[in-house]
Amino acid sequence: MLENGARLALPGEFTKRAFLNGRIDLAQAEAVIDLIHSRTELALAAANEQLAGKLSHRINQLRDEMVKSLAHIEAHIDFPDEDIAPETKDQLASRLDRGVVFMLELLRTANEGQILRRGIRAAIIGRPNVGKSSLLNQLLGRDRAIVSPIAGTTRDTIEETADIRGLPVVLVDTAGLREAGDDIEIEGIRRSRATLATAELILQVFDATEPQTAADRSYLAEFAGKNRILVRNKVDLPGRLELPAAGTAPVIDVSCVTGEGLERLKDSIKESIWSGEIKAEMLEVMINARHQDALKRALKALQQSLQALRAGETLELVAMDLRIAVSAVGEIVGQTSTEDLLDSIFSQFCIGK
Ligand SMILES: Nc1nc2c(ncn2[C@@H]2O[C@H](COP(=O)(O)OP(=O)(O)OP(=O)(O)O)[C@@H](O)[C@H]2O)c(=O)[nH]1
Ligand SMILES: [Mg+2]
Repeated sequence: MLENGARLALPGEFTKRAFLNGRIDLAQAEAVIDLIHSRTELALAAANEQLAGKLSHRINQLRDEMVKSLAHIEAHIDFPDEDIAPETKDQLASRLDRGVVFMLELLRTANEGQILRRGIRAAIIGRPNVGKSSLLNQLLGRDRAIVSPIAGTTRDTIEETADIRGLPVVLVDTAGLREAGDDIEIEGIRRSRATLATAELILQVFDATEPQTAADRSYLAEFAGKNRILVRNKVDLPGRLELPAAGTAPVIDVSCVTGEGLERLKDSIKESIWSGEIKAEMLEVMINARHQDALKRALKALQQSLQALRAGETLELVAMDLRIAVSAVGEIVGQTSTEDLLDSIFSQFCIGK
């Protein structure tokens, strides 16, 4: 077929056409990307809400309110003889203020939105043979990594996404930390450390059957400042390793052989990423990084406009900042967009779609 002049669809072409035809707006088009990439049911539910237009609806309401205020102010600029009455000015100010409050509310969803879309990276670290790969397999629910009684089994980092209480958690199994035996292990340990630097959560695994070593103590101290959970593995065997109360880090006892303690560990992981309940209404609007950037600019401009209005500055000045705010909010749904912006969004698609 291709030889007859047909061609393959470009990435995002169908969705882009739907956007250009006005059938969906930009936030909805982005929801299609989120749908494709969503890795948990929860992430999928959030993407569906956005595709249904829940976010767009609120953004349009916000924008409409600001456009009304702008029209009002511009009318006064056009007829400078008519002074703006104090009560009208108060009304305008409180309308703009509602916009500020609303933007702040939306901005608070950015963090959760980021977690659901991108997931968080959790590094599994510890001395060789403590059961890091066993833990990865247990949390994934399948045998992904090789487990063996030989210390130094895992030599390269292994990344897999697990669905933990609805949250996508990118688990990274790492080579056991120790004085390396050979060049491959040196490189493996270097990668373990590089993983650690980018991880948002650390699962620091210990072997419950062995007394604490100097290495344990040094790793305990080394990662003290990180968001971490101390996992005491192999509690099916006798002998209990004493772990010092490590500040705020929870200590969870597990056995990767019997499965004991794993549900508690999952709760603890969820809790360390997302405190509190995951409520259905939270899924309705979860802004992404682009929305966050646009909203931050809009908020700043709106606050300046409000300040100018309250300080009795000229209405031209008030209108100027308000126009910036309207335009920035419009970027979210694609009311105001540039070709560069569209390219960067639609290039995130797979071919077609
Ligand atoms: N009894 C018992 N054995 C376990 C448990 N978890 C892991 N093991 C055993 O401990 C050994 C090491 O497990 P791995 O998961 O390969 O350990 P690792 O930390 O990934 O080791 P390296 O990759 O060498 O750093 C294997 O023989 C596992 O079967 C557990 O909870 N209980
Ligand atoms: Mg391993």
